[in-house]
Amino acid sequence: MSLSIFSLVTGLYVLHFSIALILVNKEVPQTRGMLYPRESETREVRSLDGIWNFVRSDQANPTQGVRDEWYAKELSKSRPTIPMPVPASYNDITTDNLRDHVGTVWYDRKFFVPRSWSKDQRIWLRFGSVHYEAYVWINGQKVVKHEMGHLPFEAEVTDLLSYGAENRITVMCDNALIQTTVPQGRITEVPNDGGMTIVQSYTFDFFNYAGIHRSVHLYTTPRTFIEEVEVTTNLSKDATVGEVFYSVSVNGSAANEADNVLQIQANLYDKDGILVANATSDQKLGGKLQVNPVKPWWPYLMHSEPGYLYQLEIKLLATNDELLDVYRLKVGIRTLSWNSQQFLINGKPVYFRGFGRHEDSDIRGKGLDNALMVRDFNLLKWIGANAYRTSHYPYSEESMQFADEHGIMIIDECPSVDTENFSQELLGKHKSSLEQLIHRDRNHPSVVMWSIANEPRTGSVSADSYFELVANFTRSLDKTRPITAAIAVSNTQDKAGRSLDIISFNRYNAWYSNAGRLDMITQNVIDEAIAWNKRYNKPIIMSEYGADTLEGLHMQPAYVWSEEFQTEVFSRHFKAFDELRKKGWFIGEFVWNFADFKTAQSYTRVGGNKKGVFTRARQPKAAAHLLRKRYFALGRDLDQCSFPEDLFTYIADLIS
Ligand code: GCB
Repeated sequence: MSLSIFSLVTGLYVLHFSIALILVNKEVPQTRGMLYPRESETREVRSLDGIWNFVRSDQANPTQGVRDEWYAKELSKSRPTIPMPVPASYNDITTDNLRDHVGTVWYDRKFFVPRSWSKDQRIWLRFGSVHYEAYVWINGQKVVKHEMGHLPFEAEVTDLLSYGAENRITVMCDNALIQTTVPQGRITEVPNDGGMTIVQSYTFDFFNYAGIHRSVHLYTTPRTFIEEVEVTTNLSKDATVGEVFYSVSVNGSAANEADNVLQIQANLYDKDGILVANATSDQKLGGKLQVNPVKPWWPYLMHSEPGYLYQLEIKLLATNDELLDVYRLKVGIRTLSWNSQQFLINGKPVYFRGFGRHEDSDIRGKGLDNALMVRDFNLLKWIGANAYRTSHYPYSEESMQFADEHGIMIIDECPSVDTENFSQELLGKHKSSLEQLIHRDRNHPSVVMWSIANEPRTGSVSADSYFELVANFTRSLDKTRPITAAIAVSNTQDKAGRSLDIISFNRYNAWYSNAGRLDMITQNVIDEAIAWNKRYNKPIIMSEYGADTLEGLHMQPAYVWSEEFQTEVFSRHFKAFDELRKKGWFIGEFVWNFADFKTAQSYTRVGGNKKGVFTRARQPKAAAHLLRKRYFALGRDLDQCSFPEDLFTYIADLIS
């Protein structure tokens, strides 16, 4: 582990002004390992979640803790600590203004490592995500630095731990966003009543929650272990035979011994635990499994058994058949294809009916919360959605697994939002965010598309080559999924669409333009979608539309912010979508947003962004009932699903 990484902490946040328009396609670091921590007969997993100790640095002195080596002993020896839950955003936990803290904060906790772990094993420390930048020490020794929220990172800690004894982990987290972070922000120093203060600003509207957002795990592997598994799948034309291609990489000394021929034994089990295919491969550490007959992975409401998953068991064997390591993962067998008109799954055209979302909730902020996740999936299924976009950053690995299980299609978005001031450094980070995302999510059948940005300033000259490089890089990592970006500039100005496979556009008719004018929605949406299709000859998605709606505010005739208005806005869009669907190339509608969410303070937001179909407490607004009828009607029309019994409320004998 390089120790110099820690010298990168500087006392100042440097404002970056981009003038570089000539962009070079440089290599980005390659992620290794990072398999989701799972127990098996060769692996143990231990959670470090719980209540940690927490200290906020002085805003004017963000690097003091590094200089004074707060990590060398318990944090409480340097500063008074407060309790802080992990995982959670730290912002909304206290009653003071920790919410708006800019810069570094510190966490630590103690934990035991059992004596038994000292024997012939390797120990790894893995974070599901820390936003935005993390520096980690174990027992005062530097372990790892990671930049980029919402993505996992890990490091080996075998030689840093005390076995059969107590250990200490210390994390410094920095939430500062500048012009070369993904996403971008600005740090400025401005006068306040007490002198000068540091202010963080950003152009996107969701609140910049920070902290240890997802679980922290310690896990063991054997000395020589399965480091990576990559899976792709295929189906025969008639969808009766499935193929699973797997490729494995191994880490450890046994992999390097010339006389030791490692083998992979791959077993595929169906949902009932019955072995349906197996293979043993050597040398290449990869191969193919054939499943006949196969149950393909289908999206929710597109099939009577959606989200069908097999279990792939990967066994690493030494020459003498000694079992070195076992790792299991779920696999969905499906194909994706696309052309200038359609997007198909298992050969069948898909019409997306979904949402833009946020990982956001009261108190927890962006912290992983299983109760919230399960509630959200129940609501998605209740409303008949078959997809969502992980706007505007990668969501938890647990939610990706859940989407696989429930057949919810994911447009998987990297953390690039409102990108402007394109620069060489930003390009490197942007590509790295996609590399990390694809590495993490490539095996999920639910991931059907990569979104390389939300509302970048694609009208600018440098956006042209910038997005060409980002899109080509993404394609070089995964050719099996199409690439999109949610674009907000007008189709005449846009310079990114030519590099995409599918065009997504965000537009707020009757809200940000022509506020209140319900009569100025339908034709505008139709005209704009046609214009995008004419310009690029690619499938088109409306990736955002909606209206802020205060739950309980009723006004007839409809008036902005009322429940009636949101319902009418949706209905006028539905009309446009149905016209567009007839054209063949319009492939999806995504409401903004699934639920109300917290934003930075501004006079355009009353307690946050209220464009949710559900409140922040996950209860339906009036428009949810309308949307539910539409999504199920589309499901019945396009995919022959049946209606839930309570979809229509009984009114009279003649009307149903
Ligand atoms: C957008 C952004 C989204 C915002 C939304 C709004 O275009 O993509 O992040 O939350 O508008 O409500 O302003």
